[in-house]
Amino acid sequence: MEFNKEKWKEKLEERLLEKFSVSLKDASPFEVYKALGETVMSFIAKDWYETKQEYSKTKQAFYLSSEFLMGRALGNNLINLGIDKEIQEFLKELGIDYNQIEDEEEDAALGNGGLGRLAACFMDSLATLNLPGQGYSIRYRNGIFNQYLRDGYQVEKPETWLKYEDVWSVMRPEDEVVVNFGYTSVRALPYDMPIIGYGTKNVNTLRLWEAHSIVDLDLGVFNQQDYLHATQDKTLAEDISRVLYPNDSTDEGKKLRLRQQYFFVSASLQDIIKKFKKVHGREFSKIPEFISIQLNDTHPVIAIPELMRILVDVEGVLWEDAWEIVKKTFSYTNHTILAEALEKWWVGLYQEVVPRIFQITEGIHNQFKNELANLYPNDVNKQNRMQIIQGNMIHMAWLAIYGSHKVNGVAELHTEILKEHELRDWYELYPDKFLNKTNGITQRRWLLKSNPQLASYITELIGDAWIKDLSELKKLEQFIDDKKVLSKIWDIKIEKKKELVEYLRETQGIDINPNSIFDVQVKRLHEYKRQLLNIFQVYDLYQQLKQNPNMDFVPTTYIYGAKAAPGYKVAKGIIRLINDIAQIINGDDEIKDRLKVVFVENYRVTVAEKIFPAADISEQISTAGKEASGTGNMKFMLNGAITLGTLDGANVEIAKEAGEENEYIFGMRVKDIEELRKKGYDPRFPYNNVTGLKQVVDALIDGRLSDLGSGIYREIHSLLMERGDQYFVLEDFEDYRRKQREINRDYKDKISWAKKMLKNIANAGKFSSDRTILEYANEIWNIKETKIK
Ligand code: HBZ
Repeated sequence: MEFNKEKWKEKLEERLLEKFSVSLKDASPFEVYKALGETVMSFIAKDWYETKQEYSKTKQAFYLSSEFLMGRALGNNLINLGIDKEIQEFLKELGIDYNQIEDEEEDAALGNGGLGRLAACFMDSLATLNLPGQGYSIRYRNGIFNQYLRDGYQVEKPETWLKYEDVWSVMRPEDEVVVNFGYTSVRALPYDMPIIGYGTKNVNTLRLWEAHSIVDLDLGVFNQQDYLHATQDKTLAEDISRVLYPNDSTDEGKKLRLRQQYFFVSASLQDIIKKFKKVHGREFSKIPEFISIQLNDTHPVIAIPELMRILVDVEGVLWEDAWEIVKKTFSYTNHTILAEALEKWWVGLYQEVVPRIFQITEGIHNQFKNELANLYPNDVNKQNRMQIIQGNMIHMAWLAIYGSHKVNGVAELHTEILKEHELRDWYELYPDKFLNKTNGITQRRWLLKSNPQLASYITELIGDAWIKDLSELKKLEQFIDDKKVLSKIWDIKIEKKKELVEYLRETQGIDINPNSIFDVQVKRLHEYKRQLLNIFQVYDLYQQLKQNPNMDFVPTTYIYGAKAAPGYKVAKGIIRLINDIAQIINGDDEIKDRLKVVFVENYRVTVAEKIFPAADISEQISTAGKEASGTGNMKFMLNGAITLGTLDGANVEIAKEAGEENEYIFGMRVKDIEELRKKGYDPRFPYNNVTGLKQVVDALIDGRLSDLGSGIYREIHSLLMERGDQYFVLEDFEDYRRKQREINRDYKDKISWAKKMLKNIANAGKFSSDRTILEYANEIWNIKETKIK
C-alpha cells in the first residue's frame, strides 16, 4: 500500500475528532490505537469488498475451526500492508511512541495452543498467497483465561478482549442466520475480521459467530415482574458464545460444548450454502466443484450430518446424492493420537441437543454398518471396532473419516503412526484418503514482525524474497564460514535477549543475565510434553553446582511459559514445582549468577513474539510418539535457536532439514518405547541406577520441596514410581542430562555455535505455513490463486 503521510494524518485526526472529540496532540494511547485501527480498516475496505466479489466466482476453501489464536492485529496488519516503518516514523514525528500504541491492543486469544495458532497462521498464508480461503469460528466473549501465579500456583482470571470493543471486527447483521436446537433456536450474528495478506491487495475473511436470543426479553414474563425468568432465555442463548473451553486434551463431553460446536457449524454451513445458491442456484451436485471444507480436528465434525440435513431436509436432495456431495466436500485433519482427547458424544446428550442431527447421524451409521458387514463378513471384531456409534457413544473421528475424501496428520511421523496404529483399520479400508501435511508457521509474524533485527539482516544478505518464499533462506548457507555474518547473528541474538530481559524486569521484576544461555520451554503444560523432565534436570544441576562450586559451567537461564487446563491437577502441580524450585535456586546467593529459573506468567501470542527471538535452546522433549507435530519448534528454529529434542513430531523433520549434528537429539525413539513397553518398563531401574536421579525424585516427598499441603507432589511421585511413569521421564533423564551438559560445553565456542544457528535458520524454509497451505490447496482443496486487480 502506498503511504501518504498527509492523507493518514488527515484521516487520523478526523477519526479522533469524530469518535472521541479529541485532537491528535491530546489523544490518549488508547484513542490513538482505536483511531489508527479504524483508519486501517477504512483504507482496506474497498480491497476487502473486491476480494469477496472475486472469490464468490471461484472454488473456495472454508476452514472450520473451534479456535483461532490470532494474537494482536495492528502490528501485523501494518507490516502486511508494508507501511509499518512509515507509521512508526510518522507517529514519532508527532511525539507518539508506537510501542505504547501497540500495547493498547488485547490479544484475540480464541484458542488454547498449537491447534488454534496453526489456524491463525493458515489465515495469513491463504491471504498472502491470494487463495480463496475463509475461516469460520465462534466469537467467544472470553478467550483463554489470563494466568496469574499465587504462591507458585496457577490462578485463572477471565480474559475480556471485547471489553472496549474490537476495531478489527465488522458486524454483518444482513448475514444473520437462525440455528435450531432441539428445544430452542438462537440467532447467529456474524462478525468479520479482515485478513490482510503480505504484499498483495487481497484481503481475506475470518467470520466469527456470536450467539443471541431470538426474543431478547420475554415481555409477557417481564410484565409479570419476573425479571430473572424473562432474561433466562437471553442468558441461555448468549452462553453459547460466552467462553472458550480451556481444555486442550481430555474430552469433556459437556452439553454446552456440543451446543457451541453445532452453533458455529450450522451457522457456517447455512452461510456457505446460501452464498452458493446465489451464484449456482439449485445445482447442488456442483457443490464439490466450488466448495471445500476443512474440519480442524473433530470439533466441527457435526458439519457432516448438518450438511446432510440442509441438503436432504431443506433442499430436498436424495440421501444418496447428498452423501456423494458430502464426501467430496469435506476433509479432516487429526491433531492428536492421545486416546483421552478423541471426541465421543454420549447418545443421550446428542439426541437431546440436536435430535434431528442425531437421526441423520444414525442414518450414516447404519449405512456404514451395512458396508462394513459386506466388506468384512468374517471379521465381526473389526466391524465393531469401526462402527460410528458404539454402545451409547458416537465416535466423531470415525464419522469424520467416513464422511471425508481426505484425512491428514500434521507431521510425517504422526501420519505414519496414524496409518500404522490408531487409524490402521481405516487406512486399510481407504488408503487413498490418507496423506500428510506437515504443519508450518507464518514467517511474517514469527520473523519479520517479532525479530525485525534478524529480518533486516537476512534481507541485507539475500534480499527480501524470503518473506513470501521461505525456501530462499537456503541462500544463507553460503555465509556459513563468514565470521562477520556469524558474529552479527550472535549479536542480534544478544540484542533480542536484552529486550526480553527488559520485558521480564518490567513485568515480573526479575533480573536475568543476558549473557547466560537462554534455555526455553514454552507450550501448554502436559505430562506428555515433559516439563517435569526439564525441571528435574535443573534441580539435579543445582545439586551439582552446590557440591562442586568450581564446576566449569556457562551461566544458564531456564525459562518456562505454560498454561494448565484449570481441571488438570497434575499439570498445575508441575507449575508449582517449577516455581518452588525457581524460588530455591534464585534465592541461593552461592548460585545466583550461574543458574536462574524463570516462569513467565500468562504465556500468550504477544509474549511468544518476545520469547522465540531471544532463545538459544528450544526444548522439544515430548515422549516420542506423543506430540503430533509441534509448531513452536519451528518458530525457535527460524529465529536461530537450537533444538534440544526427542525424535517426535516435526522435530524429526527439523533435524533432517538442518542436519542432526546441528541439533541435540536425545532419548528413546518410538520403536524403543514400543520395545520397552513389550519388555516391561520398570521406572525403579533408572531411579536406582542413574546417579542423582533418586535424589531428585525423592525431593518431591522428603521435605526439601513443598506443595504447600496440596498433596500434589506425592501424587506426581506416585505417578512416576508406583504407576509406571507412563511418559518415561525417568528412563530419558540420563540422556537428556548428557545433552544438557554437551550444550553447555559447546556454547563456549561462539563461532561453531553461530554456525549451528545459521544452519537452522537457513534450513527453516520447509516450515513456512505457505508451503503447508499450498499443499492443502493443491492436494486437498483444489483451489487456485485468485488475485484482485
Ligand atoms: O496441534 C496440537 C498438537 O498437540 C501439536 O502437536 C500440533 O502441532 C498442533 C497443530 O497441529 N493440538 C492442540 O493444540 N490441541 C488443542 O489445542 C485442543 C483444543 C481443544 C480440544 C482438544 C485439543 O478439545
